[in-house]
Amino acid sequence: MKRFALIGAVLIVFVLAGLIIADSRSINFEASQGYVPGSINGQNGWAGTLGGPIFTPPIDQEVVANTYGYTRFGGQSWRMSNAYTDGAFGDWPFSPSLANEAGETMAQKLGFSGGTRQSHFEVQWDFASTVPRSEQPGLQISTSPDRGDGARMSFIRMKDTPTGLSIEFYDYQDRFPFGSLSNPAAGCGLQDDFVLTTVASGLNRSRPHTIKLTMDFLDGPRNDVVKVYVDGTFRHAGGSWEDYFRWCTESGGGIPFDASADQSRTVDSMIFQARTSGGTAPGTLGNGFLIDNLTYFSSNGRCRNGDGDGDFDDDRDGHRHHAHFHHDSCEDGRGDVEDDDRDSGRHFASSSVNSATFTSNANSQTLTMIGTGLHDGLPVGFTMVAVDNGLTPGVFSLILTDGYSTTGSLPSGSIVIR
Ligand SMILES: [Ca+2]
Ligand SMILES: [Ca+2]
Ligand SMILES: [Ca+2]
Repeated sequence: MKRFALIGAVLIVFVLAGLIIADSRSINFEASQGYVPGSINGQNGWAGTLGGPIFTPPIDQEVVANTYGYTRFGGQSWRMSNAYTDGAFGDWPFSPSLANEAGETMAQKLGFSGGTRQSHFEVQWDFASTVPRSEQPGLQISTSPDRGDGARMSFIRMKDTPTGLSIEFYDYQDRFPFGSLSNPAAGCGLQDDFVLTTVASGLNRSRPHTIKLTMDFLDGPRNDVVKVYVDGTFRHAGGSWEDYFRWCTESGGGIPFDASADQSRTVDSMIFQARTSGGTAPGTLGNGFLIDNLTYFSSNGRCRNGDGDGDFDDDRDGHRHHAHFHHDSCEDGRGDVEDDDRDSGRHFASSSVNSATFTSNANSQTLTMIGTGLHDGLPVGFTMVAVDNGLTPGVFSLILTDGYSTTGSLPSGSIVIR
């Protein structure tokens, strides 16, 4: 056991060193961070476009004392409603900028962001109703990763509905025919549009909920990966708004298409809005949503995940097994590992995963997971190694500290490591 613990510790250090966070912000709106009740304009770097003022009032937002009973919100939160809405960008509150922006290599920053460009942006926040016991009809607040001028690269909308709180996501989808340098208009045609996905609904109105958004910027069109998590659970994967900026010339260099200006955009902060297009609810004045525990960072690490499921034959004992594993580096849970020996009836299931390490070769991807679990009900340590060989079958191997081991390839199942 001791030897296993040591290997685990070494690997954990290796994993953390592999995902170097360029820089991060963690905002809890507390007095200890210097926040005072009232408009957030000018507090700790919150501002409108280019440091200009937030349009306040009439935008109904303020840092407030936590009189709402949400214990994890501490002494103060930030409140915002859609009693006032408009269609502008510069008016709305932008959170403080990261030192290092995130985006594609060619993404346009136009002086709104800077630092060393990163490929990954991640943001998480809590939100809760200021009126937990009843619906606030028409309440909606949206927020987007942004470089600081309203060139939003993704979109989340928080809403109150008769059946509880809901969360919506928009991405921009260029459908076939696809935009290209020789035919940019095909990326902004009648078949292409912003697409709404409801990622969660019916959420309990009387408690806070956590939203996490991860963005991986990959060079080239139609390949950015945006994932949405609600209360620690993965809900949806979609694209960014890259191809809106790339192909819809209204957004960039103007007409005609200009390949240097018509590019994706960088992000370094969050914009919070009550847009008229989402609906105005005058009755929410002085109420609305609370936002708290807002954290975001840019990095060059990206979300990695591995999934395997299927039957295999262990050639050493001739037994048929069923293997299963799951890990996603951007999920709060660390995943799980299972092995069923169908011939002997022995069963292993992980109870906790201590580390997960990805390694790459030219033709394969390997995921190593280390942790503890139960083998026929008795506690053991485990090491699982799964190899994704692309077009040829993947290989699953499991070693337990009680001396049990099994390995085999999965011709009928699948091992996908990305
Ligand atoms: Ca707080
Ligand atoms: Ca198209
Ligand atoms: Ca891209």
